[in-house]
Amino acid sequence: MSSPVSYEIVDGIGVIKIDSPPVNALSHAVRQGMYDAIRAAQSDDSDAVVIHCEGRTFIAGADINEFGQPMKEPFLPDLLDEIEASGKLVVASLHGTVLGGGLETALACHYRLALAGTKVGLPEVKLGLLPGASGTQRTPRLAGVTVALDLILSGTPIAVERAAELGLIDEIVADDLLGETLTYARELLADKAPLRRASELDVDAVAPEVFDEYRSTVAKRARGQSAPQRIIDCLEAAATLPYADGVARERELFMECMQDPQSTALQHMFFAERKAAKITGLAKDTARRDIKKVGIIGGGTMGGGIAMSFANAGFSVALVEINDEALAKSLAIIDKNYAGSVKRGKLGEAAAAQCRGLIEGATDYAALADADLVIEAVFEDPKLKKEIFAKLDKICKDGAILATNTSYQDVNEIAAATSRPEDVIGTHFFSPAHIMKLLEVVRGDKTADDVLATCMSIAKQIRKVAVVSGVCYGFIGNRMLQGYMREAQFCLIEGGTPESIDAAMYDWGMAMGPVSVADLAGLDVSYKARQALAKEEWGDPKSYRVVDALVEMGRLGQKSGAGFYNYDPATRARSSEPKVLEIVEREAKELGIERQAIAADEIIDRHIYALANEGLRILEEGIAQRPGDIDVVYVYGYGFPAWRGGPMHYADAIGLDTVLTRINEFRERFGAENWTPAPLLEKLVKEKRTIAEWAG
Ligand code: T1G
Ligand code: NAD
Repeated sequence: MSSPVSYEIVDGIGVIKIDSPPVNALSHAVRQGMYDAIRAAQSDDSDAVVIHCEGRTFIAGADINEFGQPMKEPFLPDLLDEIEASGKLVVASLHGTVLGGGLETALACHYRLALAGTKVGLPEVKLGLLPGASGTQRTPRLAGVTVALDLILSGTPIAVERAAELGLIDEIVADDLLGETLTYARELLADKAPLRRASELDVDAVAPEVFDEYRSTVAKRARGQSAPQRIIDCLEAAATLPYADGVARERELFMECMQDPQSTALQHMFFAERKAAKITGLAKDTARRDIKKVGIIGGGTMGGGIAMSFANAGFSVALVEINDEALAKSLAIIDKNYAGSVKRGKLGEAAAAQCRGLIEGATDYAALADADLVIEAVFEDPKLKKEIFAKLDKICKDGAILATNTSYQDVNEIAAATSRPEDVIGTHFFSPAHIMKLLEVVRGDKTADDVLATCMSIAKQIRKVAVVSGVCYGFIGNRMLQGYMREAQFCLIEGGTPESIDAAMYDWGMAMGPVSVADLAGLDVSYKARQALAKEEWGDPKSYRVVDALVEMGRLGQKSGAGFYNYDPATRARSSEPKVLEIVEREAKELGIERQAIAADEIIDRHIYALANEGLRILEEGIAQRPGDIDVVYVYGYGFPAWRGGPMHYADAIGLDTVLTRINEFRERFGAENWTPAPLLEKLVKEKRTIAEWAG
């Protein structure tokens, strides 16, 4: 097997070339090849050395696939020390996304030249790690402690133009990267430029309290996460210890991260997100339909955000509302959202105007006749949706994709309202649609492969993370949410309070507690959905009596300024409402329930195991392609902490036998209608296998 690293001397310059697709990750073979080359360069005729990568990017980091396996020599820190210690100038030749170990490699070189448009960053924190090859020690020596803290704690890549201002990049060129790097190396030689070793530079002085300030800020921003705190420890070491001692401290803390289940969970999420884009059984080269113009029907809470998502990605959008008044209201909300993005510096004035300019309002469906993709987002009324699809069937051109944003309805039945069910699909966005990254792509029984493949590609273009779901009530996310929300209401009526239940789940890591989520989504949404069902399908009264009482009092949640909590009309700040607890106690009494305090652990287990158990049913039924897809749905759509890896990964981490034992206990206490273990759970426990092993 040939090495992914080649070395040759070009006009007196030793060129180390790495060619290891897809992203030149620092696999063992790449490290070995670089090590041999830099050693060879020390004793050959070369005057200087250039490190350059083929393909779409310079090294994008350590090879994440190798994590969790015993690391093989040469270890990355040793390789980088070898590069920095080189007796000959070493110049890094950068392009693409220079990330993690890739940037650490560049910082070990004596000089760095980059192609314009390149991005550099240290995203290890997103994997529950920290830059473990002296990134926390070299970066502050080149760019200062606070710059290093911000760069490493955010994990967000920056443009090389900014990096140059910060002292991390020396030269930027427009094109001919390798040619320009060779010229630059010769100029440095001609100027007798010194072997500038970052490890030998001093760290700028910072006040000791700076680190504690970062610790408290990060404790709020990255609640529950351990890697960010360790990163601050590393930078404190850089500011207070000699380089070698700082590196030793970094190594210790890096190993702590590597052994931390949070990092295992975040690495799982890294690959799960990329795998979710792949559709089992669909060829990679499945045709895509050409999408230029998008039509949206219904410009309410969802339609407006969906229109912005497409306009922000450069698509022309026709937004159709029922009448002029509704249209004006919808466009006004869109204008307000763009103004807000400009005010928060998320979007430039010109860019906002350009995106807004791509959205055209209409009340006549004729505006959809030439659309390539139409997304329906009207009221959640199955009858109305079928009428609209029958209408679209007559108006839309051949080959147009007809999509519905329904949260629960049967996509097959909606498709059957047309003569072209193969062109019908579900595209379930999440609120607010121009912000939330998740998109459930619902594949109907007759949905054509190219329709599905097209929607998955479009999702990437509008910067969404797409997950394929089969057809069932509520698809993946909302179906699992029913058990989760049931338990929230059960815990409430049995003895909890909105505050205690929300606190338990929030402290555990959820972005928001379930009771607050109910207020955000609108208590009337589930109330109306229930009204559309037959009474015998309503489920246990404990799960809806309090909600119904609040809705009938006009307390619909945030949208009406009051629900389980009160909301300040200006700031939307949440406050408790004692009347709500009176209602809870009244309903409990009427249902003959003696209320008792519930421990946070139990609240957590009941919510999370309800998710995992329903997730296992969804996997058994093939509604979700793989467990990782379910984890992606919950992390990107429902505020599940990524550092816990999603409900399926979490169940495996806890141990399925523990989950089963607890569920059986809940069945005893709360009845089989609410708690029956998924057959797959019992099977895997019996076979002593994990969900991940089952999925293969
Ligand atoms: N290791 C292994 N595989 C990787 C990889 C990596 N670092 N980065 C990407 N891939 C694979 C990915 O799984 C996918 O494979 C393909 O490349 C394309 O990726 C010591 C310890 C580089 C910005 O965190 O952010 O260095 O699905 O679909 O949207 O301090 O990938 O095709 O089979 O994402 O164009 C730090 C992670 C590692 C960067 C490209 N580095 N990667 O995005 O394509 S930790 C990172 C990314 C570290 C040191 C520490 C992105 C990208 P497949 P893609 P993309
Ligand atoms: P909404 O009530 O805010 O908006 C619906 C809009 O549709 C209204 O503006 C209405 O004027 C318009 N409309 C109704 N009939 C129409 C017609 N015949 N032609 C054109 N426009 C018409 O509702 P929403 O919350 O935006 O929900 C829309 C859909 O998206 C529903 O199916 C819902 O289940 C789904 N959904 C909602 C959310 C959410 O959090 N609100 C999340 C995901 C999906």
